[in-house]
Amino acid sequence: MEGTGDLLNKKRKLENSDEIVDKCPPVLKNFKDFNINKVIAENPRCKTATIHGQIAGEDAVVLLEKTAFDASHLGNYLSELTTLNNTLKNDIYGTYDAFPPLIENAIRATVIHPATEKHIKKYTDQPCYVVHETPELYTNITLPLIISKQFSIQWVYNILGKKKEADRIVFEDPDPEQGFVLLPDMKWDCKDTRSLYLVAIVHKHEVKSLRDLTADSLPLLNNILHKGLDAIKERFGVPSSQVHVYLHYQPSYYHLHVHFAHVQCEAPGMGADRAHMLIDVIDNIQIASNFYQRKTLTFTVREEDDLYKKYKDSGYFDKS
Ligand code: G7M
Repeated sequence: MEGTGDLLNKKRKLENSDEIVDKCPPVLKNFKDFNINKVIAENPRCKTATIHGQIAGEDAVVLLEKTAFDASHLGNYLSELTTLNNTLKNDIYGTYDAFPPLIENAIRATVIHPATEKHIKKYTDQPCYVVHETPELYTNITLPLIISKQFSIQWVYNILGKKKEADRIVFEDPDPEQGFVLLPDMKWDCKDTRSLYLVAIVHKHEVKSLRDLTADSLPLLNNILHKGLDAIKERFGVPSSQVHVYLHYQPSYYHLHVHFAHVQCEAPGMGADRAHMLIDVIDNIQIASNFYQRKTLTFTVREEDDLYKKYKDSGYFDKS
């Protein structure tokens, strides 16, 4: 059986491998070759729909999202370029279906192709369950799963190795111990700073999540907090008082990363069952170096998550 060291060596080799990057499918020009299989998630409030289908016989997941209004373009909407179909008129009140010019009508599409079974599950709406993870449960259930997990984080290595998204990097500290790369999260279209959402990915490989952080991590965490906020202020003009800086537990990828989101942005995973403010994390570790090795951490799992299945098989949910 492979140990953690072997797995890390394998990951390092992947980071330096051009072969895998070149296997990326080509950029799409349209959805002509996308065959719809099923709508796997819908959120009317966020105005998103997620569709599972196939492209060239391979599974694909497409996330469609209506984009926010760009205030500087409102003149284009409110002009003769927008066709109006009246749907209601009562005294001074009127409603219309409005068809603005094509250029203002773009929706954002995120395409994952080829998508694995795990991607399809991850993006599918499903029931959720709460886990209170004690240190013992972490050691006996969560950690073995993380170590055996084959979920590819090639995209992380592509970013750290400057093979992908290099032109999007907002800031980098190249130090192998305390350094990180800060860049816009895939979910942010970089148009409106009120929905600012960036991610800092650490250069160091060994830190999987919040659970691994100790007093030794403080220089790294302080570095990310201060240099990340400075870079955001300089590039986007958003002061640190308007940025939430936090880690997810559980994260979706076990290579330490920190989220930076505008306070007005309803970023996913901001709930008390997932977001841990970096400033609080630093403070907790300063109080006790082994705080995150001792703490019971609460999170939500979804029915199709491997973690849910592991906890279910252990009988954890039988008690609730
Ligand atoms: O903490 P958690 O593991 O949930 O966050 C991972 C974050 O990485 C999410 O907010 C994703 O949107 C973001 N992300 C995922 N991928 C695959 C990419 C990517 O390829 N590029 C960028 N810039 N962000 C990504």
